[in-house]
Amino acid sequence: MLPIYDMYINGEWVKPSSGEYFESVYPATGKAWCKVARGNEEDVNKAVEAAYDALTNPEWANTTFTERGHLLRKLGDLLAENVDEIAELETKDNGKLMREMKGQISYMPQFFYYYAGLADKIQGETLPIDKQNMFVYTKKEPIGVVAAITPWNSPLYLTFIKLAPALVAGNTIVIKPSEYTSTSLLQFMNLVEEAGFPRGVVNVVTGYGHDVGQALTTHSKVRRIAFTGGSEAARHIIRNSAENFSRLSLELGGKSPNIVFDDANLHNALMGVIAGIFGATGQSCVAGSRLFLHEDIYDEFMGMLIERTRQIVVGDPMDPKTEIGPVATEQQLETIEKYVKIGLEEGAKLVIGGKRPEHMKEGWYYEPTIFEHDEHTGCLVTEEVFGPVLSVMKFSTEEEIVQLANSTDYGLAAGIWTENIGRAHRMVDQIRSGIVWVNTYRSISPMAAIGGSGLSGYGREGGLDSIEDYLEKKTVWINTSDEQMDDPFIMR
Ligand code: TXE
Repeated sequence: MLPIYDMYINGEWVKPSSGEYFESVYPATGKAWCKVARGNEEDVNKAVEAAYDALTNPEWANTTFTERGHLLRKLGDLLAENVDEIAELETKDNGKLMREMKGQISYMPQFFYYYAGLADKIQGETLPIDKQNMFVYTKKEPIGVVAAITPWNSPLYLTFIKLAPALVAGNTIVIKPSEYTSTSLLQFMNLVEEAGFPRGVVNVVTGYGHDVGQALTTHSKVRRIAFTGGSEAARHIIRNSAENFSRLSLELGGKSPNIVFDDANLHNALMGVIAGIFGATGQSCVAGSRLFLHEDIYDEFMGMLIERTRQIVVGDPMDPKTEIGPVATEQQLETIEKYVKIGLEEGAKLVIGGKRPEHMKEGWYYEPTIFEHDEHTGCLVTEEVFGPVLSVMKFSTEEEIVQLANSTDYGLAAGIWTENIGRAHRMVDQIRSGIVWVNTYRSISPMAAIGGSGLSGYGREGGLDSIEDYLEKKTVWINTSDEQMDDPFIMR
């Protein structure tokens, strides 16, 4: 019998209205390891109603910002005590390396601590108004029910970056995790309960995008949708938000450039390039999937890159020596294979990889793969593959690289490798992307926002400003005069 995971609605573990469960499969073996409740519209309605009621429940509505900060801090502490168990569930669900997930989850309490620290710094303002006898000020209030829709690549990180600011602002939330990766969040709900959040404040409905996601994002009582995922689902969600006029943030994919100049520290650049495309088996929104090498170091760097890629250990994600684990879903593996096939037909030159590894018979593995391209064209260069597939191109001048780097409909992240500080700043100014890393790659912090433009979506998550996206500003006018009011037909 496989373990069964139910949903968490209104402070209780509930069975799905449909009575149905779907299997979650361990990508390293391709075999089901647990069953997860298949929610539907009825469950979404229950969860949103619970979240809506919780907004006015005095147990939550009357908490001060400071008290909410304490709750978040406690949640962070509890998470820190439960890292191993939660990291293992993430690995079972999406096949990412156990040591990577442990590292990531160990860092996650910082997100709760950061927003807890902001709790009592959320303030309105007094306005210098151009009218006599009027005192005007603003105050910040919760928006209402937040719907969070999350993907499978970093399930909890991409949940917490929404959950922490949403809660500290006083909202309530309904989370729909990816159908591939529900269990770590469900396990985490025990910690939410233990921390003392009142019932209905945090709810989880598991299931598929086209029913649970659809019902949640069109629900009339949802006021804010925070989405991380692919551009296709985002298009549905943008349309859905026309139903309820929800505020939206969309953190989507990318086709990020990693640019190595001839004056770069090549060893460090190599580490950044490998981290950018082979870390997390390339399944990262910020993957540095387009590598641009200056012509003067092209051959030398390619030699280093191929040698290190050849040494990469592909294998069991639970083994601490493994460097690349499986791809998270069978569908994603097929997508990668489709891209590689089309790339070859389009004339891209395969340097290494390009197939499933022979030594891993079970599971959804793919070899780290590198292509060279003469031109900045073709599907491998322009579309997000979301796997361990790197496209390499040559450039000669700053002018040329800016033009090439910006030749994409995405705009999420970029990496620049140079020892020339002036050049670094010139690149930062000219490259169109939400994040630019100079001499580093894939660095994250609760203090620094992520997000992009174009096909990478809009809105930012993390950092100081993102809390504003979970708050509504109220403007208050107080007439301080005792005078009698006369003409009601003029504006005051
Ligand atoms: O993601 P989906 P998929 C990119 C990556 C990948 C592609 C497709 O290129 O190959 O997207 O991946 C929910 N209404 N990224 O199909 O479908 C879904 O259930 C409401 C980039 O797995 O976008 C899940 O919870 N919700 C990325 C979430 O959306 C819907 C991470 C994400 O799934 C929905 C993942 C709908 N109509 C994929 N349809 C990143 N930014 O890191 C789906 N969902």
